[in-house]
Amino acid sequence: MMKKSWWKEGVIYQIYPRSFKDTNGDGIGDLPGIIEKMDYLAELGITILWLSPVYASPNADNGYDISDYYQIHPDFGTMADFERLLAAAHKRGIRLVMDLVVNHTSDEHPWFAAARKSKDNPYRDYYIWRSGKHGAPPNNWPSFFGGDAWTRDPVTGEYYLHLFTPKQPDLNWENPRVRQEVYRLMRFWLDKGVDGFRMDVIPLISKRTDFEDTQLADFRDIIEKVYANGPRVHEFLQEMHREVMAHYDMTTIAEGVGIPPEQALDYVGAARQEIDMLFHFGHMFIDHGPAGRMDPRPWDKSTLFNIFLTWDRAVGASGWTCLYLGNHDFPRQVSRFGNDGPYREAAAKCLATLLMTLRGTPSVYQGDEIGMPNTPFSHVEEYRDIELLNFYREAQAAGKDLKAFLEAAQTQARDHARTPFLWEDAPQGGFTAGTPWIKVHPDYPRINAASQMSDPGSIWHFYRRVIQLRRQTPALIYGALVPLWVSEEGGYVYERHLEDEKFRIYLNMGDNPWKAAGAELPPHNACVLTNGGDPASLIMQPWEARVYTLK
Ligand code: ISL
Ligand code: CA
Repeated sequence: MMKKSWWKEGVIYQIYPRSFKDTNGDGIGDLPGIIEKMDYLAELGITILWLSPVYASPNADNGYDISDYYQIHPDFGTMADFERLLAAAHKRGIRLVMDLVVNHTSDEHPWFAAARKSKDNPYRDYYIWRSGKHGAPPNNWPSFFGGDAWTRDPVTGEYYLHLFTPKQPDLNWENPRVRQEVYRLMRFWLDKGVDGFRMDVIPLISKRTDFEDTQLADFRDIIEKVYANGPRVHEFLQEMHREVMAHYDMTTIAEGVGIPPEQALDYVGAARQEIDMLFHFGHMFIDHGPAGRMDPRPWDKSTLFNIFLTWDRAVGASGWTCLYLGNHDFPRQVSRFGNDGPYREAAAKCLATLLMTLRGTPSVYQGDEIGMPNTPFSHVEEYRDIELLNFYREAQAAGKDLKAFLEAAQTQARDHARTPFLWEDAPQGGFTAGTPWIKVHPDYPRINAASQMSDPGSIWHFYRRVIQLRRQTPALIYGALVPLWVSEEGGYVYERHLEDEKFRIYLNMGDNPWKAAGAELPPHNACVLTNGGDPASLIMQPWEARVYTLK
C-alpha cells in the first residue's frame, strides 16, 4: 500500500497574484484581494494554495526575478498582509505553498550588485562568470527567452550566465554559501508557517561546468540534456532536504522542466529524500516544435493521454506527480486542450474530470474553474510578457512575417493565462476599479464567477463537485490507473482500482460523438458524475464526461 500524505490527498489552486483581485484600484492584484476571496476558495473546495512570487522584484519577468527574498513586493501589500493571508488560509484548512525561485535572482538583488563590482568581490562567486571567446560569449547556449544565455558585464569585461533574461543572473550552486542562503530563506518562510514550496526550474540549479558548445538544435533537448539534471543536482537537493525539509511538516513540488520520465524517481522517489512531487512537462511541450512555443506543431489526443500514462508508470508506487493542464506559462487549458467555441462549457468540465481522476495531486489554475478561454489580443502593444516581446523583436529583426507571428501568439502566448480573473459582469470583470495592468478578457458579461456561482449547472459548480468527489474517494487518489481504451480523436476509457473499490471513467475529449465499445457499460445508476449526457447511452456526446463506480 502506498504511503499516505496530506499533499497526495489535496487539491492545489494556483494564484497569479497580479491578476487575481485588486483592492486599491492600482490595477494590480494584491494580497488583500486574495484574503477577500479566501471564502471563495474554501467554497470551491481546494486545500492547497500556491502563490506565484510575491517578493520584492523589478518585475522583468513578473516576480520570477527576485531582488529581496525577505520582503513582500509593495504592489502586493505588506508583510502584515501576508501574515493575515496565511492565517486566513489556515483558518479554513487551506495550506499555503510559496514559489521558490532560486535558480537565479534579479540583477537588482544586492548580491549581484556587489558581485559585478569586481572580480574579487566577496559576492562574485555567488554567480557564474567566464571570460568571452574572441569577443563572443563563452559558448553558444541560448536563453529560454531569446538571445544568448550570457551577457558581458562592462565593469570587468566578463560574461555572466542567465538561462532566462539578462535581468535574471543564474546563481552559482557550487558555492556552499549560496546554498546556505537558500536554506536560510526557506526557513524564514517556513518559520512563518508556510506549508511548502513550488520550486521554480529546480532541475536547472546544477550546471555542466565544462560550458562546451551544444550541438543540439531542438530547444527541448537543450533543456533536458544541457540545462537540466546537472551533475550535482541530486546532491544539492538531498542536502536541502537534510538541512530544511526534514525539519518541517511541509511539501515540495518541483517544476520538473527538463526531467525525462526515466529520471522521475531520482527526484521524487520517496527513498531519495529529495522532493515530494513534480510537475512534468510532456503535455506542456506537446505542441512545441524545435524552436519552442512560437513554432507550433500538430498533436493528437492519444499522445496526450499516453503522456499521463507514461508519467504514472514512471513514478510508480514510490513517487508522485502533480497533474495540471495549464499554469501562468501556458495558454488557457480550455482553448489549448479543449474547445473554446460551442463546446466550451462541456470541454471545461471534461478537462476537470480528467484532472481529478488521474493519479497525482491536481492543480487548478485560477480562472479554469469558470472556463476562462484565451484572450483576443489584437496588437503587439497589448502583450506584457517579456518572452513574447523578445520573440517578437527577434522575428522583426529577422524580417519574419509579423502577422503570422501574432496569429501564432493568439494560441501560444503566456499572457493568455495572465489576464485578470473575471469576477462579475462589471467594468474590468470586477477585477479592479482602476486601469488593469493587462487587458481584461472582453467576454466578462458572459463568463464570470458570480453568474456561475448562482447557476447549479455551471462549470464552477461542476468543479466544486468533482473536487469533492476526488477528495472523498481514496480510489481516485491512491488507486492504480488502468487504461482500457484510448483513441486519437479523444475517446478515453480508464479505471482506478484500490483493492475492491473501482471506478471507470469515460471521456470524449473531442468535438464528435463516439460510441463506447462493447455493451458492458456499467448500470446508469452507478454513474456518480456526468457533465450532462445520458449515462445509459453508449453514445458519448462531444466533450462528455462520466464517472461510474463499479461493484
Ligand atoms: O514558458 C516557458 C518557456 O516558453 C517555459 O519553458 C518556462 O520558461 C519554464 O517552464 C520555466 O518557468 C518558470 O521559470 C521562468 C519563469 O518565467 C516562469 O514564469 C516560471 O514558471 C523563469 O523564472
Ligand atoms: Ca492593487
